[in-house]
Amino acid sequence: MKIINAVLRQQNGTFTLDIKDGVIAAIEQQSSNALQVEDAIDAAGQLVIPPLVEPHIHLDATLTAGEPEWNMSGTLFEGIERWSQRKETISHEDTKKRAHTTIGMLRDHGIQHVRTHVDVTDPTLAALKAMLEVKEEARSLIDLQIVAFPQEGIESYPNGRKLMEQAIEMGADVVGGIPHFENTRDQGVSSIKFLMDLAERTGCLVDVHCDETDDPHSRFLEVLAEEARVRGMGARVTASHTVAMGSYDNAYCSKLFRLLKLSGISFISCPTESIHLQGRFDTFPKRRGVTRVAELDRAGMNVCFGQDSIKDPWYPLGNGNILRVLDAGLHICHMMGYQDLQRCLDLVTDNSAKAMHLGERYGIAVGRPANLVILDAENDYEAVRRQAKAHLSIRHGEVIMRRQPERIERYGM
Ligand code: 17E
Ligand code: FE2
Repeated sequence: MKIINAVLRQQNGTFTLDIKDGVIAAIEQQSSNALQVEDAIDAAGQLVIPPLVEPHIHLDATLTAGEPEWNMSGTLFEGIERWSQRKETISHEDTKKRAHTTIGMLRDHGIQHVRTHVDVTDPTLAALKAMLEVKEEARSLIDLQIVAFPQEGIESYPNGRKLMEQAIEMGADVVGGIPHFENTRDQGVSSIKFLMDLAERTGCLVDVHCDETDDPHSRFLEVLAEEARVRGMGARVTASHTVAMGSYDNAYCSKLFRLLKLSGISFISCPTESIHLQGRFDTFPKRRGVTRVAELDRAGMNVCFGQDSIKDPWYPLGNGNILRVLDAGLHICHMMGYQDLQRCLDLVTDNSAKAMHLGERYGIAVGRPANLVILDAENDYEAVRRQAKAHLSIRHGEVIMRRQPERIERYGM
């Protein structure tokens, strides 16, 4: 298979990509901008990028909003309560069906790498068992990383530690946590030590829901970063949300940033989710409740965006389109300067792949898997301005999604 007239991010000219046996076999600069080759896929001067990435979603909870009740306060805590009610009725088939439907939505938006948190605070681990099957069944569409996520706490939930260990034994790829939800600060700290021990022992990655609260005293990020630094595990550790950082004062943050940088950990922000769930205990002025995305980025740290939810107890909207989250995130995080717009796709591609530790399994380069997406735009800036969509998605050299261009009929002048 050949892809002709491709534009690559941050590179001049147009390119031809040769795909053989599911791998990118060659990338060559074209002498002409408008090549015609029989049987080739014509990118027509649009961007060819590695697949979009969804680094933070809860596939076990998607498509359950309102079942049995809606989250009326819009807070994280009511979301957890509503989910706890729905959790009583989940079944193997129900979980699998909703996960596959959601994966279909992600596919439609050019996403091929997904990290899902799966609630393991359930003595039967029903959702995890279902998701391990989904991971295999969906291989032709996505690579799935499964996080053992203790939604109701590790220390505060009966047998929480045991359930985490069991989940990793059963095949979860990533160790999760929720220190800000544990009953006490001490339990928050001990939960992080426990989960870092578990990850170190098993060689798993780490992704902690960390300080997902406007409480400026929620300071578990420093504990996670220090544990990562001391153990030399930074490249394998991610802090999700960290929205309390939006409420920390600058004096503390200035000290914290030094440690974060030393630790080498990654950050995931879910800006649409956080703008909805946070700020709920404020009147006016009202906090944005989002972590310091631009500041982390400018300090040279790795930060990316995730969707978190699609129609679940925490967030009623969402449709699988990570570029919608990028659009909103750039607004919410004050990242619409020219430089930011020029490279904004980093936040939903390369940075997310780095957080997920994908290494050489990801990227447009000779010898890597032929997983790529043609976007309906010629550069990052235009992609976000025009709300472009993934036009074609290729996985291991096979087309897995083709979107027909929107057709507008115009009348009058
Ligand atoms: N669970 C949680 O603790 N936080 C979230 N944002 C979601 C689930 C979606
Ligand atoms: Fe989450």
